[in-house]
Amino acid sequence: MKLYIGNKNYSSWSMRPWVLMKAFGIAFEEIKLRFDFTPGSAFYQALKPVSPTHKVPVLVEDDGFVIWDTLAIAEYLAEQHPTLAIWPLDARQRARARSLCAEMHSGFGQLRSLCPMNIDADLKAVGQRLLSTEPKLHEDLKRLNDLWGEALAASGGPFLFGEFSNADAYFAPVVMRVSRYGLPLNAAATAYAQAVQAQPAVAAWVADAVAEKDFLDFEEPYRQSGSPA
Ligand SMILES: N[C@@H](CCC(=O)N[C@@H](CS)C(=O)NCC(=O)O)C(=O)O
Repeated sequence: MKLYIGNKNYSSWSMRPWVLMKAFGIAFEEIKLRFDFTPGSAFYQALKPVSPTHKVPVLVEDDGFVIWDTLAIAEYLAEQHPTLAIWPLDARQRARARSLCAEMHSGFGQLRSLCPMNIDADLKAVGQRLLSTEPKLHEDLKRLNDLWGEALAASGGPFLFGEFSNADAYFAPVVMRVSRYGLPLNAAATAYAQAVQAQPAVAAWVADAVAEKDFLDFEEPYRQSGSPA
């Protein structure tokens, strides 16, 4: 299988299936495309023959069968590997994990738009400024703290449903955001964010992202060309 991804420093959607597949030992070939969203760019030329949405991530089977969109990729992998606990084994826990992922997929708009993922950057000063100027960011943070807190209290941790699952792969880019922007977390959420960052597949993506040093101005609203914020 081939997994098409974007820049590791910036591509939060790409991070999810990459981390999931690494964490569960599912072999794949990584094809990294440098972000360039101008019409006709090499990014789009590489994706157009592959995916109808021209977005990453895309998973392509050896026979050419294409699965696009992060959630569909996770579901496909779970079906292809029924012995792996990509979703929790208990039906209700599984439904809960899917609810969390779906909420992440379509929600947390303020956190996503105001705090784009930028693993290489220390944006704590920016985070402090956003906290004082963006009241709706607090709503997303409260929901995040509540959601993580409730799941961790029920499972006992260290991950949302005990063992690492797709729910944690889904929230790994969110952990990157709260850590880089220094956003406030309660004690349980802080411990969870540390556990996610220590998870080997997450740590491997972060190491690659930091080594990348391919800074794109359009992905850097708070600093230019990798300079300090
Ligand atoms: N909901 C999609 C979102 C994918 C997405 O927005 N990918 C971005 C990069 S992180 C992209 O490829 N953008 C290219 C474009 O917007 O043309 C998913 O889950 O896969």
